[in-house]
Parts: sequence; structure tokens; C-alpha cells
Amino acid sequence: MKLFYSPTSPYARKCRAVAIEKGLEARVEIVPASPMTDPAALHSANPLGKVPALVLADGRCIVDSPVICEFLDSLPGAAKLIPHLDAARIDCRTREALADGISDAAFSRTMERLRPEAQRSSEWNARWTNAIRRTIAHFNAALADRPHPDDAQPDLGDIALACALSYFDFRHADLAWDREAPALRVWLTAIEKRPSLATTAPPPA
Ligand SMILES: N[C@@H](CCC(=O)N[C@@H](CS)C(=O)NCC(=O)O)C(=O)O
Repeated sequence: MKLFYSPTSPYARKCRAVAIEKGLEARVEIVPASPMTDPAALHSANPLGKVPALVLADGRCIVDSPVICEFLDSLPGAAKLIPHLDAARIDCRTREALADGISDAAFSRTMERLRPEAQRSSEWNARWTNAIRRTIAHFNAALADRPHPDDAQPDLGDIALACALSYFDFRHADLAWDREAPALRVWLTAIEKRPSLATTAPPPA
């Protein structure tokens, strides 16, 4: 199978990290794609023109990182990233959705910055920033409920959060989110030592 990805995308990184956690690297060929240049191969895999997109050997295409991760996790592998039991599963998927929401708001901030200054919206920028701040504070406060990354297999919610925080660092380091969430920084440093995250980190800015 082929995974269209960009090295800076937190959603694509999440999928790549899940593949590595599962021990599926050899089965997932990674294909770089730059979505903003509208490559035809990406459009035929994902008409939305977004990365990540996964193309299976039989030609079927799977899009949206939560669905791709669910598919990868359904394959036999070294780890299980999405719990089976309902309550744990819903908790994991909710943390994934919140983390992806940080990535969504951070990506919107990134795109907004690329627009001519006169077209930028300070109201939207503040709204995205406030949503990110609240969500980071939420994760920081809930950290005690999660096992330390050195002690247990992280789940998909943990992987998504690491990718989101790291993307926020990569694109918006000036906001220094860890001033208000120092425990979450310690958590991020620990989890990013895992090979799945260490080998998929965004390139130096
Ligand atoms: N909900 C999607 C979001 C994917 C996404 O927004 N990817 C960005 C790159 S980080 C993209 O390809 N953007 C191109 C565009 O919006 O046209 C997912 O989780 O896979």
C-alpha cells in the first residue's frame, strides 16, 4: 500500500507513526506529495487534495487520518493502538479528535500567515489560538490519567497529541505553549523518543 504524505503534516505523521508502532513499515510505501501544488496522483487518491491518503494494492483509497489509522490498526501487528472496549475506545478517539483539532487550528494559523497581510483576520487568528490554548490546558490537566510513555504502549490519542504539539512547535514556536503546560512538555519529550515519532519528526524549520 502507498501512503501519500508531506513531511510537515501532523496528520500524515500520525499515520506513519501508527504504521511503525504496528511494525508495518515494510508494507507501507511512503510517497511524498506537496498538497498545495495540486499533484494529479494525490488528487486521484484523494479528491479533496489533502495528505495523508492511503492507496491499497487493489486500488481502493482511504482518506482522513483517523480512518487511515483505524485501517492500519485493524491489520495484524506488533501493537494495538485503538482499544477494543467501548469506554476506552471512545476516550482514545476523543483524545485523538481533540489533538487533531489542535492540528486543524494550527494549520489554519499557518495558512492565514501566508495570505497578504491586508487579507488576514485577527479575529479568526485569536479564535484558533484560544481553542489551541484551551485544548492544551485540558490535556495538561488530564495528564495524570495517562500512563507515562516509558511505561506503556501509547494509544492513538497519545500519538495524535504528540504530532499536534510538535507541529505547533514547528510552525508557531513563538507562542511557547509550554509556558502554561510544562508537564505536557515533559510528556512530549518522553514520547518523542519512541522510534515511531523520532523517525517521523518534521524537518528542521
Ligand atoms: N482531516 C484531515 C486533514 C488533512 C489536512 O488538512 N492535510 C493538510 C496538510 S497538513 C492538507 O493536505 N491540506 C491541503 C489543503 O487543505 O488543500 C486528516 O486528518 O487527514
